[in-house]
Amino acid sequence: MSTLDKILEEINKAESIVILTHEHPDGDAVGTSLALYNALKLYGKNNVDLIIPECPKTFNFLPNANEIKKESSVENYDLAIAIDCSTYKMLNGWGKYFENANSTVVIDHHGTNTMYADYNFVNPDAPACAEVMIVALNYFNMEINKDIGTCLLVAIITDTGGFKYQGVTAETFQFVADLLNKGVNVSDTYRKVLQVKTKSAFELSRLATNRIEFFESGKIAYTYVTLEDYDKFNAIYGDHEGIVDVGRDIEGVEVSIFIREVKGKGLKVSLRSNDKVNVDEIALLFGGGGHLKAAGFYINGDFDTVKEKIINEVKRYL
Ligand SMILES: [Mn+2]
Repeated sequence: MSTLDKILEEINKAESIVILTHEHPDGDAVGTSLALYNALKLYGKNNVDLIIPECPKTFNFLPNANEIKKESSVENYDLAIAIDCSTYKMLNGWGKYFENANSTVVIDHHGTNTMYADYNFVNPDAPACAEVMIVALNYFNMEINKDIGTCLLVAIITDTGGFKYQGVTAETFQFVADLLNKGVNVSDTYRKVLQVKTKSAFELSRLATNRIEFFESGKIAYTYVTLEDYDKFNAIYGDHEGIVDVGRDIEGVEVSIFIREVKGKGLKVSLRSNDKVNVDEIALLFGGGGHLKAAGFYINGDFDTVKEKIINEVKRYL
């Protein structure tokens, strides 16, 4: 029996199912887990919860996003499914639902996945977890309708930067072609998740753009935002999206570093690279992870010390 056969058997057996994803969820995390949630309901599973404590408002338009829970009173689910989450630790405070479940499944696309579930379906070659999910749903013979397709498209669009990252394959376009045939509106979805910004996000980005500093003859770009900045513009979690890309997209920049303060968690460092540097390796040195060209980690300390530490490390990779 293949892993997917076993996962389907667990789904069929389960009276109650909880779907979880990583902390600070992005479009792939929300889109893929909501796609699974909707697919399981359509398949006839009535007792399914999707728990995402801090879901960015950008994704509120997705079908049944209003049913996403922040927490649950259920202690022991029959089955817990973690989506787009490479380590147990990244499930963060809601790992208890995973730990207490009778059976556990991971569906992911991170090469750094630690295979922490009973059944792990992981494909590091997929540029978005949504693509791994499409393979699974097709294998399960679960229907992908327009609503589910919209969730999956959001996931693919966000994790591929709008089809422009290197991980994009011919299969990505084949999957998206199938979604179009289901009636999914690509331009509308694209505009909603990648183009439209809140006023707060714009102000935060303008500030961070003004602060960009260059190091190593323009090969490193650095900027940051503080909690005070968030307060000043009434910005919320998610409003920083895209800031790290501003530095990366400047000619000559190899690595873009963006540091933001996260309430109660210290500093979150995001790294993006263009051609030469594998930022995943750098993030691993600090206990984080991600992908070759997009990675991150948390660190304690003040902005100046952390900035210097990271720039020194990035220099060694240039
Ligand atoms: Mn992902």
